Amino acid sequence: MKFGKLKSCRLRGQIAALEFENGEGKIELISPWIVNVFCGFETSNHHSYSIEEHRMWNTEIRAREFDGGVELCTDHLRVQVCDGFKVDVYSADGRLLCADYRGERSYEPTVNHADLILAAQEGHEVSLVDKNHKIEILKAMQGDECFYGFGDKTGSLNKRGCEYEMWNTNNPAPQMENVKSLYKSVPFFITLREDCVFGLFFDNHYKTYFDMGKENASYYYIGADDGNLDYYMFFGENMSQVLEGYCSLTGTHELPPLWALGYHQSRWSYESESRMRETAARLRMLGIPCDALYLDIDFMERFKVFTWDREKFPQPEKMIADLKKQGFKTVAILDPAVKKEEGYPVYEEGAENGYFLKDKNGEIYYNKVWAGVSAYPDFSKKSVRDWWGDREGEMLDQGLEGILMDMNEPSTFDGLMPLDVVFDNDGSPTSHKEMHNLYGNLMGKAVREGWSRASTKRPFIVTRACFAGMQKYSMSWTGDNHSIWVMLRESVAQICSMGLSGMGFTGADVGGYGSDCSGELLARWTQLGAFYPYFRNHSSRPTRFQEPWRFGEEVLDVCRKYIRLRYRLLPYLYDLFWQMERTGLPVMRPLVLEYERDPRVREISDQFMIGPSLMAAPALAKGMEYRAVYLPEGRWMDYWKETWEKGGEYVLRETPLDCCPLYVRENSIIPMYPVQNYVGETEIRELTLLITGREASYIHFQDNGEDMAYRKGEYNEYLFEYRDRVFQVSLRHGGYERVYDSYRLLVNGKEYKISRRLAEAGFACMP
Ligand code: MIG
Repeated sequence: MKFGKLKSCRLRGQIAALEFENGEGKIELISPWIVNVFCGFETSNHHSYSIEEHRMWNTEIRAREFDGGVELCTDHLRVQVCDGFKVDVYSADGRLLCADYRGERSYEPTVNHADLILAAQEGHEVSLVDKNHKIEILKAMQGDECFYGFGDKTGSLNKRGCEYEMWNTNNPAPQMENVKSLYKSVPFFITLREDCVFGLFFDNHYKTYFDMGKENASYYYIGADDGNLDYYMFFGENMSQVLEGYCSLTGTHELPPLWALGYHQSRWSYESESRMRETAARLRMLGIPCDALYLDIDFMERFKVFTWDREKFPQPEKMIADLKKQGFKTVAILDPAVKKEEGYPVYEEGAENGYFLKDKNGEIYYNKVWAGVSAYPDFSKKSVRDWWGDREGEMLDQGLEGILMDMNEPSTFDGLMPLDVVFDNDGSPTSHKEMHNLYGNLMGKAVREGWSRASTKRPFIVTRACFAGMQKYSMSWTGDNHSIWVMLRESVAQICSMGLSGMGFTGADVGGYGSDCSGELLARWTQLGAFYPYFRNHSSRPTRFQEPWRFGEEVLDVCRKYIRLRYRLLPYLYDLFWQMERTGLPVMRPLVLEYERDPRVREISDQFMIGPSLMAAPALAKGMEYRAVYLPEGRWMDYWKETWEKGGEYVLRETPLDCCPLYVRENSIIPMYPVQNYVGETEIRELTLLITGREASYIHFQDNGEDMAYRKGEYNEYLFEYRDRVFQVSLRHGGYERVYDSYRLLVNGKEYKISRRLAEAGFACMP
């Protein structure tokens, strides 16, 4: 990839067409803050499955030539394009933000081939493949970089020095911090430097490679096997603005139904109607709030998708309806692969209509999964997506209220799917090599579209595998973790990283999926999970049961306490989800997202924020009696003790088993509901507001929590203000008929109950 000298640059609107000695390229100034760098190795224009509507914001560009290149300026950026298609970006005031590396790649050669083979025989992971890639991007390391994002990766929050591959991988072994690829691929990261921040999205869905200063500390590296050189740089004044830029192109999560924010109880599997009913009854009897129960693969007849095992579930509709009366939604798993079996209509329809992936000879491609030999729907074809979505619609008609898409990497039990398997790609056939990372997204598109055709309710769709942009169709969970302490701890950075990659609606299996959980681990995990955007206890078939009641009274009490706290926080969480739909900003945030100018938070992976106002510092190790908590600038109220701490330093906080340290930022308002057994159990006529400090304002969203009416304006948006001891409510948007009758204010520890009228008129909170 040697472009040679820059010969000409023609600016047309916001696009600069560049001619080099050995090729062409272009720079698009998408907005005053967003730059795209493109060279069409594969297609002459963007070929994106992540950015489905290519947008541009009107931007005035000034261009000038300088010795060795051209400079394109927006109001905020100066983009210099030089020989060799090197691109350097400066701020308007001339600070270097990001520069292409000018040298060649160089890395220490590893030991010789024969030694590597020996090492491999002992079971070491060795790489014998050529490290060079068709597309290579090298950015100069300035020395002060921290890297965040990359979607679903384990390890610390800051990815400096790490190496990753983007290739969706089903890996149920404990996923330690050195794992290069997991179920999801999001080739987006945010670079935070002392005086600047920007994001980079490599819009290439082939297998891609990221080396963030591991092979050489002077540069960081992005590579791809194929596809185009096509990447976006998102600049901005802070991390939030950068992330919003990324989401403005790739999309945001839709507002979920309110019940989805409740507690979910799952297991592989509640494998019969009686087990489902038993679990439901136990939850209600013990007063553990819960909104959703899951059907894992055993609800199907011999793992055949879109069937029911009628022996174990003789009357699914009735069961689902009865559970619903008790306030439980039923969510079912949906795998993509279809069992090869004569007389099984799903298989026969698919085979007859050419709906399955084909091998290179044009025959249906088979591999094995749970159901045995199976075929894989070709979701790159619209007719297949429609077919699948209609089948899913039948599931919704039976009363199911959520779909959890599993095994969509796609998983195979009998060797990997060959790279030359053929995808129809709506009439422009292409290979698995190109489409692998997109399989989850395309399945998600089918399921999301099928949902809208079948139901007027908001979708609840969960995925295991995906690529950048999936947030438009589905939320996610982090797949098969383990009931081991290190994975409890890892989940914090993993979920925060997802949130910094546009996929803020996610969670890890609470209690851990594989391996056996213990009481202490479950207690700690439930008190952490209560703050995950997606809060689901789930465990694997061969492991110890881990519902909250399995480990005695003390653990049960701890779990119940935090699940109830979750229900009290529902309106706050819901407001954050509303914000996430509009901006892409995540619910669960690493401290660095809120305090990026504080160098002490940049490595913090064991504390996090829930929105701007709450901070959790969970106990993440066995037997932990105390932990250090870093409090950023300002003052913080210890939620449990209602005492104040000064920020800018560490405090030591005791962490008895029933305590996840929680802090409320000074000058905050946090809305709360009373505890309910499930969302909608009681009509909430009074809103509680936790108010700290002397001056705070807050926007609160309220609607029916169920359908799309809010898109037509059927919602209320309140402005709560607290200043000079006066609390006041005003309605910024009024479109939902129910309003609160009264408010309960908890102002710095003192309680006031006031009517709606008083709140609207302005109420003085006298001591
Ligand atoms: O590898 O459906 O991640 O949540 O319980 C087993 C059985 C296949 C993997 C999922 C897990 C689910 C399990 N599935």
